[in-house]
Amino acid sequence: MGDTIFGKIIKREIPADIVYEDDEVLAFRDLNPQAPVHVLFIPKRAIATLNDATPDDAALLGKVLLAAADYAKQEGFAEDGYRTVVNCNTHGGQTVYHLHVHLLAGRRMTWPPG
Ligand code: IU
Repeated sequence: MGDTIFGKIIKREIPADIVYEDDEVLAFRDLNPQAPVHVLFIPKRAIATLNDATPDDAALLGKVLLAAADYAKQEGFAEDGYRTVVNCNTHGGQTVYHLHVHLLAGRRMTWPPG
């Protein structure tokens, strides 16, 4: 599960506002939301960064992404739209080294990102 803060959330060692869970994926609200909806989707099996993903992780990464899309549909903002983001390493703005997909919704996003 890794030894990041997200690993501790998976193990329920620290609290989080969990909105979705299955055997392989966990999703919880970001503590510092950047949009009205800001949820992080993570694989329970830790992968540090997207650079560390291998072909063996393809199905798991697909499940993480599909869980985000299913959540958007279930919560009713899929049609208006949303943004998914995976930050990688320093220039990508990654701060927690347990790969995660940000799901941002509830407002119109701008492009390019900062
Ligand atoms: P990043 O892509 O690694 O920068 O995203 C990490 C996110 O994790 C960031 O949006 C933080 O607000 C969020 N987060 C959190 O929700 N709970 C925590 O305990 C910590 C970070 I540390």
